[in-house]
Amino acid sequence: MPLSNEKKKEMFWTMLLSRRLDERAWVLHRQGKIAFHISGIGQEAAQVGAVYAIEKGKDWLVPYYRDLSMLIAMGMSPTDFVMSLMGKAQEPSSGARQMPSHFSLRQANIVSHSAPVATQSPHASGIGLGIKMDGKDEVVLTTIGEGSTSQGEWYEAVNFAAIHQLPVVFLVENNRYAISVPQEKQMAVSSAADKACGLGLPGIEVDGTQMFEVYDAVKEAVDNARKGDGPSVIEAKMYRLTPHSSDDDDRSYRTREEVEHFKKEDPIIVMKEQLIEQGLMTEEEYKTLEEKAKKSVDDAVEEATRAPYPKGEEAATPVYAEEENHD
Ligand SMILES: Cc1ncc(C[n+]2csc(CCOP(=O)(O)OP(=O)(O)O)c2C)c(N)n1
Ligand SMILES: [Mg+2]
Repeated sequence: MPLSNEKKKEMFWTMLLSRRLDERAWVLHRQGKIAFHISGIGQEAAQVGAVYAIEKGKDWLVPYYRDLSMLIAMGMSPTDFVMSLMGKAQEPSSGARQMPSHFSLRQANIVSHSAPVATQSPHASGIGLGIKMDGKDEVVLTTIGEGSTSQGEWYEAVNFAAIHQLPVVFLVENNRYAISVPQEKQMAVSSAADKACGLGLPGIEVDGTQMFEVYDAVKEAVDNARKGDGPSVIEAKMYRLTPHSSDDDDRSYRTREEVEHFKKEDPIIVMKEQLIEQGLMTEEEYKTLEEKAKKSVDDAVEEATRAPYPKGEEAATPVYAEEENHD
């Protein structure tokens, strides 16, 4: 079923809210109020487009650290996110035991990744195997950066999913860099989707600034996976508009001209113009959304600032399962 106009507007709102939240995280870092931030700026269209293709609460999401907009789309509130940046006790991913952006949300079937890149891919295939063994019709969407598709874990996970025809969609968010290393130093092919043909599953490349194109590609892959037709690799091409993280200075490895060039392809601008051109949104409505996003981010920062930190003596308690939970 095609996306309704209401759904399309809701998706754009999710992109915009995530962007304004992400920008505030950079400010909080520079103000010395948080220790670390890793940004999804430039990747929102692909993330929101992809995550709208799975069924909330039924399917599984195994994301990576840049997927803030996916988490917002799946129900993580801006306050929850700021709490994780500030290491507050109530933050939902780990009660502040993990680094920020190691997202998980138990009620939404979102599974945290580990800090070593690509380890989430075998986890996703493992979940896919469990779904197949249980005869369920759930699907797993997992994400990764293009640089991390050079890791052995990614090949092993995709190979295993292809052999066993597991219901997994491997989305590669190709933002052209792995910290300072450009794509051409990570792979000899122009797209991570090309790696799929050697492993025996479909590989599809899409423009990651076009939210509805990403949605269509991921939806088809999800539908195929649900029918039992096996996994797919989808690469969405985009550009990382910020440095790698709050601790990176990208002036040492890319020119300002290059960054300025890609700012013209900022997915917020691309999608805003598209919605206005298609008559789905007016400039006035856009301004109202901007005001709403600012208020939502202001409120989140205020609420998270007031929230308590975890108690020192409880630091290890939720990290390990209690013995009675093992069986
Ligand atoms: C196994 C491993 N090696 C190195 C690192 C350090 N590291 C963290 S993020 C990153 C770059 C990953 O780039 P990419 O997969 O393209 O994702 P992006 O950050 O660009 O979204 C690296 C090398 C790590 N976390 N784990
Ligand atoms: Mg990358």
